Amino acid sequence: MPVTMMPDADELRQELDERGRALGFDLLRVTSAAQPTGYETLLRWFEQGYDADMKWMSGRSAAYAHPDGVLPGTRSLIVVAMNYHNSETIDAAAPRFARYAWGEQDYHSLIRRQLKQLTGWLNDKFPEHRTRAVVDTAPLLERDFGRQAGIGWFGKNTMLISREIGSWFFLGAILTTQEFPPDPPFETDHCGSCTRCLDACPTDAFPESGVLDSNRCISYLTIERRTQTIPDELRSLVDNWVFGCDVCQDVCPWNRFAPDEARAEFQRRAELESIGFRELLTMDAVEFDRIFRGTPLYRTGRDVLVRNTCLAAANTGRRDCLELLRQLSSDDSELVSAAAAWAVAQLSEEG
Ligand code: B12
Ligand code: SF4
Ligand code: SF4
Repeated sequence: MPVTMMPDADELRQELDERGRALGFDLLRVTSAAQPTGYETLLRWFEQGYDADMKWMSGRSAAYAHPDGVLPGTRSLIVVAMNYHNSETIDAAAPRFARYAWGEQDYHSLIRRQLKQLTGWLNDKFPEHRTRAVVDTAPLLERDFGRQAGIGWFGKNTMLISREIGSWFFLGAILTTQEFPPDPPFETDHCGSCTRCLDACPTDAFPESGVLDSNRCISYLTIERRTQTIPDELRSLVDNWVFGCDVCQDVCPWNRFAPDEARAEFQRRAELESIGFRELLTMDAVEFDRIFRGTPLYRTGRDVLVRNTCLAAANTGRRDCLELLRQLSSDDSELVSAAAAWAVAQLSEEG
């Protein structure tokens, strides 16, 4: 049997932290594999239908019970956070995109690439261990393990908030069969009596503090709801958001001093400045592909983005778009044609 020399735990941790920093992670913490504290909450959330039509989650509900559901034999999780905030000013009357989608690169591929570098280094140290790097898509409550690893607390807006960097960050994790000494969990709550996020949410998407009903969330409606129209009663509340929503983070006092030096890949693309209502409304699938392939916006496809833009144009009173909207009301996509017809009716009523 080959004898593997165990590196000194403190030295190993120091090297892990240094490598994490060099790869651009703002925070890196470690926790042990266990049932996530919010597992029962997650099951209730499914039962209440707050997952809307994102059934890819409840379809794997048993796997969420333990990180073993993602990597059998997991003993530790290395949880990382990467800031995406930068303080550029935007035209509030233009079609709005959530901050996380401003850059030219999809965060999934970027973070996964950086995590792979970290797992490569771990594999050299522990040739017999197994790892799995995850961002978003695995059946893992990332915020839960983030809190457990000491990154921050669950805000009333459900975001994981760090005292050091606020909440404008992505999470990712490496599951490993190697055991690492865990960091202490984050046990305190720093929301206090503040309710700004709950009060500011345009669609009233929080049935209670710390619980989000996706059916009403603009982020879900504009990005994840891709086979249906946006319900009638919510159409005007979506305002001018065409991809995601940042309201409950914009108002959070913990984001006032958030760092604003996100890496180059997350800086606002110049192209977004020149894309106004007219450019989006006249966009065909080829043009959509040319502009958004490889970016987070690619997720929705042309039809959903144009559907959202129809509503946003009506919500911002863009009567100069009426002719384009009339043409779109006979679009091949029913998502688009229904939204365009609604927008025409709204704008005509106003006139
Ligand atoms: C599905 C999903 C969504 C859904 C549902 C969001 C939600 N709040 O559940 C929709 C499409 C609406 C969405 C929107 C957004 N998302 Co999202 N989303 C996810 C995903 C894939 C799963 C989340 C999930 O499992 N939700 C189910 C609920 C029950 O779990 P949870 O909110 O994560 O965790 C809660 C429980 O553990 C609970 N809990 C635990 N114990 C207890 C005890 C009690 C008593 C209670 C009440 C609660 C409780 O509190 C936690 C926080 O609410 C994660 C990635 C991942 N795999 O985790 C990203 C993720 C949460 N999203 C992220 C982001 C960036 C966003 C948006 C900001 C994007 C945007 N700008 O449009 C918005 C924010 C909206 C919001 N306020 O949450 C980041 C969040 C980073 C952070 N700092 O928290 C994640 C982690 C993705 C990533 N890898 O970075 N998202
Ligand atoms: S992302 Fe927007 S719509 Fe969703 S909960 Fe936050 S403020 Fe409400
Ligand atoms: S806005 Fe206030 S209540 Fe909401 S998450 Fe931030 S601190 Fe907590």
